[in-house]
Amino acid sequence: MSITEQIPSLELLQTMLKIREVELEIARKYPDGDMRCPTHLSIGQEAAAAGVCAALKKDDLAVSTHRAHAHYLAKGGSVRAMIAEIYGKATGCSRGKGGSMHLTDWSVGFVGSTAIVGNSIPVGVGLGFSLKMKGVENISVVFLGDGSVEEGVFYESINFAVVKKLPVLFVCENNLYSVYSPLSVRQPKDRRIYSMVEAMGITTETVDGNDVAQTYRAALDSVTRIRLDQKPHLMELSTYRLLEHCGPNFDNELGYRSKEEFEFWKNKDPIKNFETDLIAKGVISEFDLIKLRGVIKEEVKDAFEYAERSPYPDENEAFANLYSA
Ligand SMILES: Cc1ncc(C[n+]2csc(CCOP(=O)(O)OP(=O)(O)O)c2C)c(N)n1
Ligand SMILES: [Mg+2]
Repeated sequence: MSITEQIPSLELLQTMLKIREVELEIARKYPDGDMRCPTHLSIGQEAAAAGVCAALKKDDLAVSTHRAHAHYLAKGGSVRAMIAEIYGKATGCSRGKGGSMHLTDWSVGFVGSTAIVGNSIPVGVGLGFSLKMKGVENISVVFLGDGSVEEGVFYESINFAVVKKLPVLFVCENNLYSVYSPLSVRQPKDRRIYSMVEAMGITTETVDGNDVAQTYRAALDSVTRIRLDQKPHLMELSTYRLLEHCGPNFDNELGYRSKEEFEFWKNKDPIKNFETDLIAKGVISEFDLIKLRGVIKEEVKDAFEYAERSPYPDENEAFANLYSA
């Protein structure tokens, strides 16, 4: 096996388990009413964040969307600071002013996430521009959803990145939906996002985004190529969210997606399948997996306790660090 075919299996598993446990705990505690911001959970989509971020360096930069928990955590963001942020506490990563959709941690290269669909795409491209101007070998990663491909700024940003040859990796997590609207009512029949975008002069690929090993390998290839060639690239990752668009519940009773479709994707659970694979290959034993889950549960429990006992921001802080144009 060549060195590039080896994957950091345990790191990938640990990252996905951590994201899943954090979000399950958010879902469990959300009804208490202490998290007062909307939360968009990525349960079912963990492999995309884990696979891509494992291919990055700590000082590579990333931006994300309203569904940002997984990206923030996979990039190395602190669990304590994220949970405190969701609780609106002064110890949160945005000092309690941002909530779930506005996460940031420059110390791990996670520059930020925003609630406006498509809004962070040009920011990520601008970051790529700044990295290029500085002459460093870092790259900028833009996590986006299939819905943001319907925003004009997506095309402007891709065009600018192509023309200026920017070191930007666009990662489109295609989970088939924008809220309750499937792709079939939003984009022409048979359009494949990656092939449409390729026509703009950027290399693209499509990857099974629920297969963390495949996602990691593809991301490592893409990231290495971007560093070397100083050109942007787009990965379209097919995936599926298992909970409602926004909030802690299932919403299958609304009828916007079929039971068959849901079951198909539930069987493609990125964590369960990877665990089964790693146990079969002897990479981890069932015993060690249980221990690993236990350690992660403790870290998550600690983060919630930290958030709950942290103070709210001082009211004198209300207008600090706020900007408007
Ligand atoms: C400009 C804008 N239009 C509409 C919305 C409302 N909105 C919030 S999330 C969302 C869905 C976006 O879908 P997608 O980009 O595929 O991300 P997903 O929720 O599937 O992760 C929409 C339409 C918004 N926040 N911003
Ligand atoms: Mg979507």
